[in-house]
Amino acid sequence: MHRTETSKYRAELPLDGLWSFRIQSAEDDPCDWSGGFPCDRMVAVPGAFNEQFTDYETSNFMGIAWYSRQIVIPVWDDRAWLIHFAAVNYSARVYLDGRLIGEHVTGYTPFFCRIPEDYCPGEHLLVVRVDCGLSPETVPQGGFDRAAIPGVTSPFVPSVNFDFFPYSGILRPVRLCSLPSVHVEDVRIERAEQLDDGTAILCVRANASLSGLMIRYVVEPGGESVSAISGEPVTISIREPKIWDVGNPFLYRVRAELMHDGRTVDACSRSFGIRTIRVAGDRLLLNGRPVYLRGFGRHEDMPVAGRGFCEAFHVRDIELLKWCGGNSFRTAHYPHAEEFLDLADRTGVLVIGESPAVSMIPSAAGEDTLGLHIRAVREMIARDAHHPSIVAWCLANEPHSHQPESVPYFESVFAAARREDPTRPMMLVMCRFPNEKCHHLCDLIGLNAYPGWYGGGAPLHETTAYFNRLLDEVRAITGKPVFMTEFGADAMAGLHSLPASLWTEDYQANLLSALLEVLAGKDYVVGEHIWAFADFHTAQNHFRAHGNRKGIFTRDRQPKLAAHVLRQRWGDGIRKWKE
Ligand code: ADA
Repeated sequence: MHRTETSKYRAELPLDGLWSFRIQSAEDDPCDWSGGFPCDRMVAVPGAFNEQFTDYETSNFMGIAWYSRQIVIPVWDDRAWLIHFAAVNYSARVYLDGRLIGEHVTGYTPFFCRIPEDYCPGEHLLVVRVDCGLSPETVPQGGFDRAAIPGVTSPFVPSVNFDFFPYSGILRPVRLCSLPSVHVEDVRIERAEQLDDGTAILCVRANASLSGLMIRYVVEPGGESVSAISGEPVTISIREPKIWDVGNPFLYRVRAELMHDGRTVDACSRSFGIRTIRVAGDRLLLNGRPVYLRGFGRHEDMPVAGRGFCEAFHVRDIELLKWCGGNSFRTAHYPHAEEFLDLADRTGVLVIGESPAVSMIPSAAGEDTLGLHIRAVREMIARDAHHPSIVAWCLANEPHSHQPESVPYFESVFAAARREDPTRPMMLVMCRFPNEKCHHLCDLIGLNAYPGWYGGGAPLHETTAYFNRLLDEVRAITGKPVFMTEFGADAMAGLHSLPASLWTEDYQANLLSALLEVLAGKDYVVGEHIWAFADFHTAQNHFRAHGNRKGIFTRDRQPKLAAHVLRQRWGDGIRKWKE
């Protein structure tokens, strides 16, 4: 089941607002609060719970948290009722009046819980048990015995194996959805591309809750239509198509109308764009022309709401990207909200969609880890494949892909991802060259490196010489186009020095200018994403100054000096290639 655009047949009631909340402490253990619990405080949904309160325990909590609220199912016959959770981090069990109605594992993809038909209209108690704990088994992993695993050394509090705060809870909206009892379950855009003869094809497939029914697909604008049995793929040709492109996005919609007993019983739409994306030689080709990725790795991160959903940040972030002449984001380090991708579609911004598999250690994986990783990738692709803004999938960020165990592990992840989406380039973001073992699986080489920052402060010409060598080495090893996915330096907003030194805005701006100059000279480099778009919160650690300060913008989205440098350098985000 996927969320599709609403229609006159469907309704959604928001369940956001204040929910009862309680974290399960050691004294409560073991407990079953699925039928309700003694509530001691209220929490805002959507939003991470961590910063809504002032106590240390809740702020750093990675155990089991309980949420509840009353819901009202209206009198409305012949309907199916579902509860849509856009993201609950990390895993959720959902109970209605004490009965389990759904579960989900991994924190950034949606799930639906169907309300069983024997529930009467009226008030019911909805309880969500959220397990925020990470382990070697989970995706991402966590909870390692640090002494036992080589390479896992940083003493983060709370204990995580990655560099962003493990914000937890009900992060994105919750909705009560009403559908006709016989309904369309999802509308999957499998391909929407222009052909050599100038026409375009749309390959689409919708499933229905009852098999064997006819679905009529109608494309708008244009009105082309085709009918087929639900679940069967259809191809619709579109004459004189309008193309979706950077800075010039054109969106179509396809409406799937479900026919039953000679009448339409449900209809829902998906928007899509017609565009091609592929890697050819040393170029990433968008609609057949080379595109150079200028932009950032972006976190969903803000004060108080943490990783909570906030559309104002989506608008501001895309505005700022365009202000400094960028054309793209990577959704580091997990799938971002669907609404953010909708906005990218509508504003002509390119996106690299990243799975939640950050810093994975295959040698330490549990029995279920690979399966969970594959499931998270498939759920991400199923949710997002219709977005023309998504031009590549990143299947993991900085995995321990130098380990022999990583090869069979990532072969399985890539095979599953390519089955799910044969149309887009696939990549890993890597940082362990020359020892990387999985680059043969990638169409593009995502490279993270911090010359001039970690161990930095040396004269810039030494840093650029090293960067030059590193890039050429990675290219020589892989023979593939390189996408510089992370580079940068921490800068405390307002801190300046002459000569420039570490932690100042001046150093960050100078370093980035110098590194961008090196990248400009490399013909095999297809993109430059600076780390990071904005400052973001991390778990506590002596090498983080109350969070990661590599943002070009502050956490409240104001420019540092480097943002002005980029604005001059990048100029106009619509330019396609480097020159
Ligand atoms: C890694 C990681 C990022 C980031 C960066 C840093 O490369 O991918 O999450 O935080 O380190 O700032 O050190």
